[in-house]
Amino acid sequence: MSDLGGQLSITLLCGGVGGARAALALSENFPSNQLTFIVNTGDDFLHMGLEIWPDWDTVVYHLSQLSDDQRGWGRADEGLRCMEEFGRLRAPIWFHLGDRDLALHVYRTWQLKSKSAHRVASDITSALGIPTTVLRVTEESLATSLLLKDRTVMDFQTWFVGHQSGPEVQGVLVPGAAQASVTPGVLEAIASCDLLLFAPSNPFLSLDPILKVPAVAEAVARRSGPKWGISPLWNGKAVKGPLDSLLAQIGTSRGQQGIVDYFRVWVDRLLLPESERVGLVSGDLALEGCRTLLADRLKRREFCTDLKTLWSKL
Ligand code: FO1
Repeated sequence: MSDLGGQLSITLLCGGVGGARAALALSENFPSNQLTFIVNTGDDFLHMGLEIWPDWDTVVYHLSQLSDDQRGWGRADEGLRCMEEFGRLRAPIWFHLGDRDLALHVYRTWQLKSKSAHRVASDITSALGIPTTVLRVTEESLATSLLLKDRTVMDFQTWFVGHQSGPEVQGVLVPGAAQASVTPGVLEAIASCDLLLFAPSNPFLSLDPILKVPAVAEAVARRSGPKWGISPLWNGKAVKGPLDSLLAQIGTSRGQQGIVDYFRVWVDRLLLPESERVGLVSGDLALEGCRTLLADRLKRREFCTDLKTLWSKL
C-alpha cells in the first residue's frame, strides 16, 4: 500500500468521548481534507425546547480545542449563570448546560427552524474554524433508548445522565434508525475512503445506532476496502463510560473477547493493546497490537504512528 502522509483518506465512525478523541488524534496527524468524521445521532436530545447534539458537539469541541478535557464533554472556561437561574426558576438542572454551551444550543435550535440539520452543522463547523468534514450520520435523531431489566424503556440521556447509567439494561433500542434519512456525503465517505475506521466508542451505545441505519449497514458491508476497529478497552476495562457493565449485561463476553465478538461481523482488523491480544478467539478477524490510549497529544500521536505503520505493512 502507498505510504501515508497526504495519500491516506480515512472515514471514522464515532460517538462519545472516545470517538471525539479519535477524531482529534486523526485531525492532529493527518491532512484535514483526507478525513471525514461520521457521528452518532442516537444521543440527540430535545431538552427545555433546545436541540442538543451531544456526540456531534463533543467532536466539534475537541476539534476546535474548546472542550473540557477533564469531563470529555461540554466547553472549557464555562460559566454557570444560566444554571443558577434555571435552579431559581425550578427548571430542570439534572442535565448540565454551561453558558457557552447553551449559546450553541440556542443558536442551533433557532437555525434549524429554517435550515436542514446538515446545513446548520456545516455552518457551525465553519464558524468554529474546523476544516474537517464532521457529518451527523442522519439528519434526524436516532433516539437511542434503553430497554431496562424491568421491561420499561428509558431514553438515552435520562438513563446515562439522569440515572448515571445505573438501571440494568436488557437491550438498546434505536427506534429512529429505520426511517432516518442518511446525511448527504455519509454513504460516499464510507464507500470511497482508503480506510474505514470504527472509533474506540461504546459499540452498543455509539456504534450500533449508526450501524442500525439500513443504508449505512449496507454501505459498510458492501465496502471492499479495509475496515478496522479500535478496541475501547484498555487492560480489559473501559477507558470511560458504562461499557464494562453493558458488556456484562448485553455482551456475549466480558472484556476484550466481548469486543472481538462485536467487531468480527463488521471489520477485518481490530486494533488493541499488544499485551491483550493473547488468548482471544477471533476467527478470521486479524488482531493487531496498537497503542490505543488517546488522552493527550503525545498518546494520540503514538496511536497514529502505529496506525500508519500497520497501514504501510498492508
Ligand atoms: N454528561 C453527564 O454525565 N452529565 C451532564 O450533565 C451532561 C450534560 C451535557 C450537555 C451537553 C452535551 O453535549 C453533553 C452532555 N453530557 C453530560 C454528556 C452526554 O450525555 C454524553 O456525552 C453523550 O451523550 C454520550 O457520550
